[in-house]
Amino acid sequence: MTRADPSDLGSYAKPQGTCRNPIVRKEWRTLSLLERMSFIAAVMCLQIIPDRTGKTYAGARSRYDDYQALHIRMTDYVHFDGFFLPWHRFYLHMFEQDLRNYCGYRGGIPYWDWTIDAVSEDAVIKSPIFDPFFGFGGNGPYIADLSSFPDDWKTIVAIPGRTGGGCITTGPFAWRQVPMGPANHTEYTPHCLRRDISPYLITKVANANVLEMVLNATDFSDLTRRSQGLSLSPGGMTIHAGGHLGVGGQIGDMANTYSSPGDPLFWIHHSMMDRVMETWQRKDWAVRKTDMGGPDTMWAYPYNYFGDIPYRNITLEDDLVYPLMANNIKIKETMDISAGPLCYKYDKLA
Ligand SMILES: *[C@@H]1O[C@H](CO)[C@@H](O)[C@H](O)[C@H]1NC(C)=O
Ligand SMILES: *[C@@H]1O[C@H](CO)[C@@H](O)[C@H](O)[C@H]1NC(C)=O
Ligand SMILES: *[C@@H]1O[C@H](CO)[C@@H](O)[C@H](O)[C@H]1NC(C)=O
Ligand SMILES: [Cu+2]
Repeated sequence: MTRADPSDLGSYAKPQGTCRNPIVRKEWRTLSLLERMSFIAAVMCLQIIPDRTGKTYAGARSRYDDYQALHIRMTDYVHFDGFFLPWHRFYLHMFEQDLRNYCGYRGGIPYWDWTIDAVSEDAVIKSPIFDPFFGFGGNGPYIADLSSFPDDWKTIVAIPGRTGGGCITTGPFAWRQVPMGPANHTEYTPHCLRRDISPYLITKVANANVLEMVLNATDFSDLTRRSQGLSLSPGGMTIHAGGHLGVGGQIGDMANTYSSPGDPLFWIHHSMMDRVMETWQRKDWAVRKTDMGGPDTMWAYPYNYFGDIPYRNITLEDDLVYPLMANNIKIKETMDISAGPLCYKYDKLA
């Protein structure tokens, strides 16, 4: 497995000692308006303070971009395999530490419980997460014909019910030039932030029933598969695809497996994904605090949609490929969020 340069993410200092005051992650709409604005402000703060990885990744021009670059570089190792949940757990933890340490943010990364919105298409459209003043802004204008856009900007399957495709025009990130992507490169290619919301897809695959199906997983390997989807077609999509493709549609930044952290909605979606892992673990903590599995290789069984690929199942002793920092972290260090180095919790389980 290719290792990225350990200096890539700069100076992550692993919190030491016991966990006394866990950071609390709350659902977006339970935050006060002031708390919502302070999260947005902290994200914008990371977008204007200097990068640490620009020497490695030409497109990284801010501390925020370091994270987008890291995700782009790591995508082929941490999606559609077993690393998916623990890797993103640690990735969010590092981002949360930066929001707090560089930008004075006091809270945890909020989560977007899509099941609250997924009750109807109208509820999705009116969701407070898309609020122009106290949220992340809304959709892009509808572009019916996407044939003039490059292929690697678009999802490989057509997204049913897409309603946008243009550059977002409302909210705090309407001005934003996303520095890298869309897709698998870290060159500096500034572009507007696009959304292509599919209220239909969100109601269909990010609803309470699908979440219950995911939480019914019998072991970790099954959990990670049910979270990421049962197949690549819309019929097999589940919660992870629901947040990404429900917001990003066919051509929005959120829809891109590589460059999706370019849309700040990424963080509250993945905070919810992590809450799902935590909820599942706590249903049978004695067993699940140490249950690990899933292939070490992208697109290997049970994600072998493109044919069989050799693999082994990952274990607690595997290194987390690769958080990009000097201290190696093993998967076993990501299993308990209520202990060091993670030390956070969710206000309530799903
Ligand atoms: C993504 O980009 C990296 C770096 O250029 C390359 O090594 C890798 O093969 C690409 N992934 C895919 C699936 O094309
Ligand atoms: C989850 O499991 C419970 C208990 O076996 C079952 O009653 C329920 O139908 C399952 N839910 C879904 C959505 O599969
Ligand atoms: C990986 O684990 C799954 C069960 O979680 C099992 O079905 C599969 O055979 C294992 N694969 C290998 C290569 O050991
Ligand atoms: Cu990801």
